[in-house]
Amino acid sequence: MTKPYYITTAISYPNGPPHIGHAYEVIATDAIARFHRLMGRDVRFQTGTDEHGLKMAQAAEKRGIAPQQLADEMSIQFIGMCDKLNISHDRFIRTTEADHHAASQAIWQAMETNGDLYLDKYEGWYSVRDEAYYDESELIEAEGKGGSKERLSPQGTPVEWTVEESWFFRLSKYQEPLLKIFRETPEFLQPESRRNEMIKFVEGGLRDLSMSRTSFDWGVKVPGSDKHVMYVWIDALTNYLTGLGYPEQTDLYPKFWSKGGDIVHVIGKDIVRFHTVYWPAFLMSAKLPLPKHVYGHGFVLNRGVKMSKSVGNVVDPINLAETFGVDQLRYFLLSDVVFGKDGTYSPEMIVTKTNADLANNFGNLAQRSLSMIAKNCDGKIPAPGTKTDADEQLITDLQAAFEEIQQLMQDSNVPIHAAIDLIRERLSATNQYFADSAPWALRKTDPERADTVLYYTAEAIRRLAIMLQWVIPESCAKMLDMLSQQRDNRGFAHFDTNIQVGLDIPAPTAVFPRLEVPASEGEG
Ligand code: ME8
Repeated sequence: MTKPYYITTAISYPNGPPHIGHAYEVIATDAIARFHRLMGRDVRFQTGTDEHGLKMAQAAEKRGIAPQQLADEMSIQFIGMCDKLNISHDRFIRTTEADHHAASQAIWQAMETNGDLYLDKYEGWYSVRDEAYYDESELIEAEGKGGSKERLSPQGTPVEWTVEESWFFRLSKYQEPLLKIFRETPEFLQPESRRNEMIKFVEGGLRDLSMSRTSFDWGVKVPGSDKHVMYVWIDALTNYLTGLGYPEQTDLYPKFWSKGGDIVHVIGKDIVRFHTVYWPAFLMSAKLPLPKHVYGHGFVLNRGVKMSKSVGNVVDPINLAETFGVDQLRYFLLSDVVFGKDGTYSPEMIVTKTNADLANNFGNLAQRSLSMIAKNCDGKIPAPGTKTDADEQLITDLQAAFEEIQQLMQDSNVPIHAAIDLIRERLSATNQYFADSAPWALRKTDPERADTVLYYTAEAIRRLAIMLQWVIPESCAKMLDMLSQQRDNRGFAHFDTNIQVGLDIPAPTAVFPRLEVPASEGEG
């Protein structure tokens, strides 16, 4: 039996509304979660919002409202985004929830009991924007306003010298254990380039980590040390445990975490250090199992430019989904962005890609072949006659692609784009088969052969729809409805069951509208 599979996104800062980067991460994670469910695995999928910390407190102050109010207002938008994008999460976690305070305090106490936390003073270069302290050696120099030199964090954010009493975590103690993980289990962090970066970082030496703040109180209280609130990353990372009921031994926590399930974190490249250095060190300290994979995906750029409020190119993903369609947006982001690398998008790119692959390729094939069945076969799947080499090839190639996709999706670098490419190739090949066989012409000359071609085309469409469900779930559900496939016959286990002869199918409806670039979005 395969192990239970727990997959999470990062939890987003709800200090503003969601952007396309948030949408990309949740869509990619949803696709992976759906893939494993289709394989028949017991999957749990969690996403949510990271509501504590200075960044939230400051954003609320700017608007003259309480941080809780800001969190309430914005997290609704993140939940709304998930609903809109057809995200299949099992829990949307908010770190201001009571169970999360309890879980954060429990992991803190476990680390303290194991002698890894101590009270001291902290002085250092702190970036409010990154909520992180940096080493002097990590800072970069940039030209500030008026030509003066300015010191910035490696992420390019402003830093200030800060002194405060703080709890510390003995991160230094975990340097060697962490290096051992990176070296011995390459699948722990992918892609490879990010693993190399982290090895370099850890080899450079790890300093003990400041774990609490006294300068503000918007966070989880340190147990027994009331003036301190936990550094937001401790509470943020612990969300992955909270969502399973930790520290209580309910059914979820042992199943998905402590008893050897596969644990997978999908995150963006900017927070790899937190997930692959700090988080495993906290877990080792608390004597808890570590995640199996951390995937550090790339960034999605708007026409090649990084999104920022000051450039004014931040895009509302809900708007995009409404303009182009949810599945169109999902398909574009998953097939065009190489998972692990940065990608870019523009309205033209979404329109071109989805018209070519979905409307012209998949949609057209289904429309033409199924309407022939409706018209010429009395709306019933016809019985195939003698199987030719072309029929055989069509089905064996689909089978081979299906097996290859399963291999790819279980690779530690999850090449989602490559898996979709294989499906796209099969779509084109099926179209070619249909065009070459020309069943409309055979109707008069060789009706048995026409029926055979329609049968194998319908079977190929069924297989293609099963294979693409994790990418474009709603459209594939429509396709499978048009083939009268029962809901519980749509998992990968049913891939090679073959469509039933004589099955009544409804007249087809268009699944993928042809898109146009909205006038206001065009270039220039
Ligand atoms: O980092 N393209 O929250 P966040 C793709 N709260 N992904 C992007 C992106 C872009 N343009 N911009 C951001 C945080 N992301 C923390 C996480 S987890 C315990 C705490 C990704 O709202 C980013 O890399 O800034 C991260 O994985 C996620 O969106 C949330 O980012």
